[in-house]
Amino acid sequence: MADGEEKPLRKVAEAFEELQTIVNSQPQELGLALLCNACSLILPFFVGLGIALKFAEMDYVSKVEDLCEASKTIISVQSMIDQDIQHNTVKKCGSNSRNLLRVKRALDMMKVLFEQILATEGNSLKCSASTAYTQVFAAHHGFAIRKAATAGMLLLPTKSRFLTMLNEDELYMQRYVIASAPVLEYIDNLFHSRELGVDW
Ligand code: 1PW
Repeated sequence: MADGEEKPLRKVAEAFEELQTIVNSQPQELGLALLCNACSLILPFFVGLGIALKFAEMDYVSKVEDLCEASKTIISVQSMIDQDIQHNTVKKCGSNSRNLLRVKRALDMMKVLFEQILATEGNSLKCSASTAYTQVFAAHHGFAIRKAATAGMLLLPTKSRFLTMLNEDELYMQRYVIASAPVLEYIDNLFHSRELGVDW
């Protein structure tokens, strides 16, 4: 068997299980570099989803890259947000905290997408993806982006084709769903505890 390189879903599940262990052992802080690494592992999924969501991939990649860059000098997710608070840049376009909130939504969409896939009979990815998009992103996007995302999702591959491309079965989807939940909640709580909210 080749190494984990060919098993993107398993790598993501394992990375989030590691993050889950950390957030469950608070007050240990969540390392920014560790989170960024886990976020980078999701990139192959965009490739699996095809050209249709290229614009989403580009936005996601640039935000994760910016966060990775920040992680060279900022140790934890907490201190990253606190730096933005100090500089009054939390909601500024391109800020680390703002990028984190967007990246968190992509992680959340993937969680809902996997939940939908696991709960739905049949071979359609489109319905699962539309539900996940509506639940997580739609309220935060303007008309043009919503339209592009809807159009992109119509062109998604079938579920079995997606899984074949990822070279894996659904077991690791389940593991990601379970492990990502407390990590997403932890990130939300960082915003809430600083009275920043997450709906912007
Ligand atoms: C693999 C499963 C995950 C699929 C995720 C699909 C996401 C589809 C929607 C992403 C839309 C990206 C288009 C760009 C939108 C930006 O305006 C917006 N970014 C996000 C991620 O919402 C806000 O970015 P800004 O203004 O803070 O730079």
